[in-house]
Amino acid sequence: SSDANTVTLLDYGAGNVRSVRNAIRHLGFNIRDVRSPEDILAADRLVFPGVGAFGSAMDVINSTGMADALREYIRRDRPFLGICLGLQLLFDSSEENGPGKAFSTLLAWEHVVIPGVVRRFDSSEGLIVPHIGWNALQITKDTQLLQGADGHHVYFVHSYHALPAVQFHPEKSGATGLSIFEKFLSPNSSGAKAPAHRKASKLAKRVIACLDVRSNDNGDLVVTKGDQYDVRNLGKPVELASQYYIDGADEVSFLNITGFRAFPLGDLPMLEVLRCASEKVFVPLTVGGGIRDFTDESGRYYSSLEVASEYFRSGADKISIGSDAVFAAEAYLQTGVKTGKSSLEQISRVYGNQAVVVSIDPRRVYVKSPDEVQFKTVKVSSKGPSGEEYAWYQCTVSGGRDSRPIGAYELAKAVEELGAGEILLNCIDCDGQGGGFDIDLIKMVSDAVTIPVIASSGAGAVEHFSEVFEKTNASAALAAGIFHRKEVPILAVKEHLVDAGVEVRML
Ligand code: 1PR
Repeated sequence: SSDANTVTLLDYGAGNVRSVRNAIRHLGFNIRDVRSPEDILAADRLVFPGVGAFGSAMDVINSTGMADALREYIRRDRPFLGICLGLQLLFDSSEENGPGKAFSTLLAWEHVVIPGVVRRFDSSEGLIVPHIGWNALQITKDTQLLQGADGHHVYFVHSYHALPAVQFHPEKSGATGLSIFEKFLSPNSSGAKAPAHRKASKLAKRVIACLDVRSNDNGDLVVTKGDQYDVRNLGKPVELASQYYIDGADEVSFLNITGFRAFPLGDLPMLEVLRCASEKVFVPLTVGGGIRDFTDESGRYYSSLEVASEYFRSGADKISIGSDAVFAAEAYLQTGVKTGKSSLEQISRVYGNQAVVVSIDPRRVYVKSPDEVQFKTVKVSSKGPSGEEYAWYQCTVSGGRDSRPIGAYELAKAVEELGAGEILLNCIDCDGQGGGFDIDLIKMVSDAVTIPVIASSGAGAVEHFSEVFEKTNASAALAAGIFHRKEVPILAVKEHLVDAGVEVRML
């Protein structure tokens, strides 16, 4: 069975394992999938990718007998790469899914491989949780695996942490991550090249390229770009996405902007776009549009969880929910009850909240005084058309078509409680205008939640990126038009941010 070019993969069927597969294949190796516990023991090299939530992953590996085989394999000191959750599962217990769950996993996992507990990051210490994004590696102990990677930024996404761990995702960490992976797969390969700069690292601010896609009359998906959500065509999604990866985008988002009309599982082109993009893009991919429960013409019911699962299987690392999250938040605020049934709650329970983004599409509504509305207002930096000094930000659904009785602030707080791991904060007034981000809105929301906020809508120059990071708590800035129209390259944005003293990942 020993074939130097084959690596065994333990895919327990949750989350996006396609990225790991793509990374392995990209490096020229073959994959043997674990189908039975014996396959684990027969492996020469075993990769255990970590995506999903602790509880559901644990249930699967226990019920299939994989847990015992895995423990035996590691006891034999065989080459093993546990990525993120794939490493956390080797510990005694985790705080994820509540203490009850942790206790039952503790009993099930009798002889733990690594003693210790996987703890949740404490957001009361001022941390933004989940920890999503790029940090530089600081290697304190010489390991062959991480040789040459000191000082390189790699991609982390987690709310729970165990030490020591390959807690980051090499399959999503660009060229640095691929070279770390390669060192595991063929131990004699050379390490990562020296980084451009090496200094103490905080979490790097992310620059995200967004592709709004829709079907054209031939049924092909095309990238479109709106002007206050009014759209026109721009190019092919997979080609653009891979170009943005090469250019240094820290993440790529696809928004299927007509997803609210049609059923996404009927939208095979979108799944195909994800499959193809994930073969070339080794940074996180997010997909949104049309994630909700659905009954098709024949009366067959699909849960939003099935829709999301299909997206993850096709190569998405995160899914993004727009309209359906607004309805869930409205219901939650009205009743005060978490039903657990909304798509947001279901998907984050199964895949972990770090995999669920909520996209907010608000429109600015000026008011003379905060007392005029029941929603949170801000004092605006520039006055409204009738001299108004305040505004609230009204949420919309269906691509801005329908306005809802809930503000962006209220929505953000509610979806955080319901299990969102990140907020993509658009602003219809600024979309495609190139006049800069809506700093008032982004500051209000990013100060109100402890999950990461992605600033979106309005980028038109490099200065807009430094402005949003200097004036707000945004963790990432997303832009579409400025990159599609090739006005400003991603590299120029990053160089400007470095000059402005903002940490970013450089290639
Ligand atoms: O409601 O769950 O089906 O999700 C629909 C998703 O599609 C939502 O995330 C919503 O934001 C998005 N969407 C719907 N209609 C449009 C449209 O443009 N007509 N696009 C649309 C949203 C906004 C940003 C855009 C930034 C940056 N696009 O993603 O990329 O504003 O643009 P800029 O840098 O050029 O200013 P559901």
